[in-house]
Order: sequence, then C-alpha cells, then structure tokens
Amino acid sequence: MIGIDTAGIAEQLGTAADTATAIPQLAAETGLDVDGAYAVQTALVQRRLDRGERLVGLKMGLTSKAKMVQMGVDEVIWGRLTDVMRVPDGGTVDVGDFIHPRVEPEVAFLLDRLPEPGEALGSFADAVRAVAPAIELIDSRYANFTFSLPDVIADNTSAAAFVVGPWSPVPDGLDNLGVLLEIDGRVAQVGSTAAILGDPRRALDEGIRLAGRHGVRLREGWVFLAGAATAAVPLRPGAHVRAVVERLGTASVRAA
Ligand code: 0L1
Ligand code: MG
Repeated sequence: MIGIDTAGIAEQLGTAADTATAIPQLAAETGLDVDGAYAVQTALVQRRLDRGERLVGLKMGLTSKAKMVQMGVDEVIWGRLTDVMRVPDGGTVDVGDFIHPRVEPEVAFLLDRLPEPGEALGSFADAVRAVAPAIELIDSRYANFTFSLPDVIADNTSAAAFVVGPWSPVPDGLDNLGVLLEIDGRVAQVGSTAAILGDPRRALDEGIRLAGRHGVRLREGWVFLAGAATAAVPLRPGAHVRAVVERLGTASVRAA
C-alpha cells in the first residue's frame, strides 16, 4: 500500500505493548485498510520473532455476536500467538505488564498435519489432535479499548497472553457445550460453544482460509484459539480466573 508506514505503525504498537502504554487509534489518520493492517500485524509479530520469540499458533477474534456487538465491528479476524504469550495452566500473570487486560473463555485445538496448499481439507478429526478449555487475555494497545477493524487487526487482534487447560481427545460434538467464566469462584459470564461461529470447528475453516489469504499456513503442533464463547471481562489484580468448558474441563490463571 503506497504511503502507509507499515514499519512505523508496527513500531508504535510494539512499543505500546512493551511499555504497557495506550496509544490513540491509527487507522483513520494513516488510511490503513484491512490488507494494510495485516501487513502491519506481520511486521509487529516479526518484531517479536526478531527478539527470539517463536510462533506457536493462531487465534481467531470476533467470532461471536457478543464480541462483535461489544467491539462495534462485524468481521471475523485472526492474529498470531508466540511462545512468550503462553502462560502455564494455573500460572500467574502480572496485570502491570498490560494496559487494560480482559479475559475470555475459549476453546483451543492442538493442530495435527494440515493439508498442503491445493489439497482438500480432510475431516476435523484429522486436522485436530486434541481440544482443551482455554483463557485468552486480550489487551488492546488503543486508549479506552476502542478501535476500528483495521486498528485491531494491526494490533494483532489484541493478543496478549493465553492459557491452555488439559488436552482431551476430540469429542463427537463441540457445537453446544456449556461455558462458564468464573472470577474468584463467582460466575462472571455464562455461554455456549455455539457462540463461536455456531460451532468452534467452523473457526478452523475460517482461520485456514483467512490466514491463507495472507500467505500464512497453520502448522502441525500449533495451538489454535477458536474464539471466545462470551464477552470479555476486565482482569483485576488478585483475581483468580477459571474457564470451565463442559466435557473438556477447566483452565485457570491468577492475576498478580
Ligand atoms: O480474541 C478476540 O476476540 C479479540 C479480538 C479483538 C477485539 C478485542 O480486543 O476484543
Ligand atoms: Mg479471543
């Protein structure tokens, strides 16, 4: 895209994340569109890879009506996950490392071998080795957690940290499992995996298709976060967060 300072925008977003300092939205002022925003995301994630982080997965964003309404946008989006973003199940995150973190309950897939470009996608059970309950910690780098679609794509879809609970074999159905988000033992959000594009398995098709448009192939062994089953909840210091997914179990994290 002519005239867009992709590297400069990526640097601003990366510095905002590194210093936990919110910045104003960038897209309207710079004329960034969706394709340009994915180019910024690539540069932003490359900045992490250049300092030694490894790509370990892909996440889908805005996969539920609740999220689209909460954020005022209307398209499924995707972002990249690195090893440094992964927090062990039952581990601790420091709220001070983030600007205004929120948590949301998700379903994670452990990817098996996916088709080569041009090969047909086999069954979901062939593509996915295991499934797990998960928590995504999102942290928009924009002031007031407010952004346009290109803004949030450029910001790696607010990806900040994630927790994956115990892996289970792929169950027969994933499309209507109950989901709870608990904070300090109290139910904060209730939902169903049906909120994730009607069936979280669809999120994988979308991820392969949309990331493929930008030349990104999902890899064997990667974690795939299919999307949130409820709206996201602000993460306060001291909170103990649990995501419970029917038949899959629990993932948890503490906030320091
Ligand atoms: O994972 C998500 O659904 C987040 C996508 C970006 C929008 C947001 O920050 O809530
Ligand atoms: Mg999410």
